[in-house]
Amino acid sequence: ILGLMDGFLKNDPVSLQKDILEHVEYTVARSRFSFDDFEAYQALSHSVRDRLIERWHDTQVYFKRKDPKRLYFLSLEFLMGRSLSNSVINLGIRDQCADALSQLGFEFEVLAEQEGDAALGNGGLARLSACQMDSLATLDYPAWGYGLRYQYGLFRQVILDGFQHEQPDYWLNFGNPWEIERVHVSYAVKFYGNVEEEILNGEKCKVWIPGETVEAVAYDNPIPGYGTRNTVNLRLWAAKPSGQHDMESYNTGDYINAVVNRQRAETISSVLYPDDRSHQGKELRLKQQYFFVSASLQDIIRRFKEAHDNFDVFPEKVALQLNDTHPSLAIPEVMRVLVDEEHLGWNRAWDIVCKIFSFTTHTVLPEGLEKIPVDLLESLLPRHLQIIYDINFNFMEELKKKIGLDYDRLSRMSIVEEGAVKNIRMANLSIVCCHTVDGVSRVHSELLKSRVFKDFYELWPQKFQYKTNGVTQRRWIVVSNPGLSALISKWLGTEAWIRDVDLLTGLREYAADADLQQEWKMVRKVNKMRLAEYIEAMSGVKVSLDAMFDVQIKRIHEYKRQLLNILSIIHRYDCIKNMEKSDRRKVVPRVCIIGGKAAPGYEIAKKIIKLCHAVAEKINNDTDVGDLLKLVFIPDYNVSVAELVIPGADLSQHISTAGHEASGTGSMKFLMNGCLLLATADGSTIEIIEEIGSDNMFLFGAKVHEVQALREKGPALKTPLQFARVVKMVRDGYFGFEDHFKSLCDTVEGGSDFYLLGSDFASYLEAQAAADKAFVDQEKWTRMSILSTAGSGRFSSDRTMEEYAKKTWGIEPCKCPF
Ligand code: 26Y
Repeated sequence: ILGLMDGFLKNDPVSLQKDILEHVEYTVARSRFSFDDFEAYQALSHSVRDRLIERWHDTQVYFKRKDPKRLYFLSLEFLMGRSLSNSVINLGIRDQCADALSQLGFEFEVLAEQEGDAALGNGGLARLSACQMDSLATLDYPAWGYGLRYQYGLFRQVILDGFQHEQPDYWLNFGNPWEIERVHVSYAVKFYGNVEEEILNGEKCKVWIPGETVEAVAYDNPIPGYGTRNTVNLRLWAAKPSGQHDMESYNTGDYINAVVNRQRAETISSVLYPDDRSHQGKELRLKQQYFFVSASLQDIIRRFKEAHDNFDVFPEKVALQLNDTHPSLAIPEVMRVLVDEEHLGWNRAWDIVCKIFSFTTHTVLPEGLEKIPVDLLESLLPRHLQIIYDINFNFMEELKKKIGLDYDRLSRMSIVEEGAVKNIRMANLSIVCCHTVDGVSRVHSELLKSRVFKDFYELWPQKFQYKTNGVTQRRWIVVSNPGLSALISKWLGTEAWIRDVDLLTGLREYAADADLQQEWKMVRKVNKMRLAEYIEAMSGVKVSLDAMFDVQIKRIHEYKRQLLNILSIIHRYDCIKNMEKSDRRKVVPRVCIIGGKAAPGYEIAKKIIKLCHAVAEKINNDTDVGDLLKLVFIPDYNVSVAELVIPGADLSQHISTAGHEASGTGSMKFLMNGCLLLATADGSTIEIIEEIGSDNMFLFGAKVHEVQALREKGPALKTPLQFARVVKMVRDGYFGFEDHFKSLCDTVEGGSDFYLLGSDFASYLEAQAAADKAFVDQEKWTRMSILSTAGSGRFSSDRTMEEYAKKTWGIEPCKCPF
């Protein structure tokens, strides 16, 4: 046993250096006397990986011994970004690694830049999952994440002539040191076929005779906690051809075709669907969902059965969290396993199902809710369809007893949507079967209760809760903004805020301190310099560090209103052009930065990107304007670009039409980094206002409860003259491409303007003017900036995870001893 303890890898620079050199030689297979930055990155990563594996092992062994109730977090998307910096910081070996490398002639930051992003997700929901995994590990919760190991992550955005083009993201090209392939952890996942009835022990039971089998192979991704040995597992499944696949063709002698067909099995985990509602109802997407759900549940049930032989204790040991409805086939799958395979009987199985599942929804709009065509489900998963019908039948019977024969309400609440195409409503299925339905901010939850899920709320008010989203300060301050991180620790006299982020409020008392202000400004300036260099490298535009860096980075969507931002930039440009030269001195210089991907099939979003480029082209080349205004589009926005941009932003925009952003998490990252917010009172911003006060940010626009009435007014709404003027400039071809932009202009004019750009325009300009005014007073601005960071503690995913653990999952920390 003593020998075992001795076996642990040491973390001093000399030991690290030795390990790095061994990996250069034996893993990367290069000479230890000559290797480049990428090879050094590989060797370093493998050295870090070894240390992760040790902790990961200890944690799993400890969990197994203690057998606590575990959380299984099921999500089809995880947006992890890079792992190296995050890992060394959480392991507490950042400086030792840097030392070890510098003696070898390498710089840690340079090597960290060699890593590509793991972009196995689209946007908010997916990055949230990643932040939550970091918090679960840090808080010692016995948690597992499950997902899909897509071979192609979210598409790469390439801009050609101002237009977005999508390119495949084959992220595994250069190997992935952060995963451990488990060739022996694999499960058969079945599809198609039909259902037959059998008599077993004198009782009728259903048997699914599947038509196709695909193998799911586990890839484990260790997620280290900060300041703890705990390292939890994110298990991602890859599809491989099964041994049982298509034996028929082999027997008929068509060997080549049989091999080619086997290969086809791998397509299930080949590509992430870009968030584009038009993909709903596609067979491959449904296959992905079931593939991941079935493999995860087989794994979870196997683990449970290793320690227990009675399913009645299942709910005491297992909590299953559904990240949106994407994994909700887990519900009929658990029923199928318990009823058809474990022969528990329907009622006993149902009782268990009702205790284990919880569900969080991330959308506001009823159109955003997932539906699966019955025909599709019937062919792919015939037994699951039967089970869903049975669940619905029981639910409808019970509902009739409670509300009588109110057919409208019954049909609204039914899991099955009747109509030309019959659909399964995945949200209804989830609400019926989950013990808790969570929203992602307070206002989101109110909207769910009063609109989207009103009928269900009236039936089961106790099911509806919310946990306001949060982000991890480890990645979003410590990793991405080391300068600010060190400054915070210096002034608070402790690094404890990295685990206990509420301590940031301690900065409030120094917000007006001249020394802190000075140091704060210095750190921010260095970050702006780094961002300015990046902008120049990406777009060739030189920007002034004295200008206000005004940033809007997020997926491009009409409701997020990047168009509102661009129109106000046109307005600013127009004002500068029409000013007396002598008045231009009064203009507060701005660098407007926009970044984000548009779903490949979302035409209007793509036109917004093109418009941004067309406007930028005009403004940036206008010598009348010079440094007073610049507009840059940052291509291929992803997690690591965010890590660079956010710390360098002065102002960030979160300007969705009120009632449309379920939460928003980008704002929280900016807030933590001392960036001021220009925002509408939507999603989590409403709660941010409560923490930092409305006088520390720039708010504008219609409120959630006003939006409906404004829309009903429609064409009668007065939009300001300036608005009509800037839209006309676009229409008339001032920026070229008038034919192309016509349909874009039509979305905000002629009575449509669904997202209320026109009616919010005047107050938006006022908020912009207030931001300009505040920026001139750098002392005031810096105070507001410090107060933003100081008030950001509530928006840590540590707090969110603690709330879930206590109120929804019923799990407790299980800390692996050193
Ligand atoms: C059905 C399928 C096409 C689909 C795919 C992805 C549906 C929805 C999504 C993604 C939704 C999403 O990312 N929602 C965002 O979740 C964030 C985390 O809770 C919120 O902060 C953000 O407001 C919300 O838009």
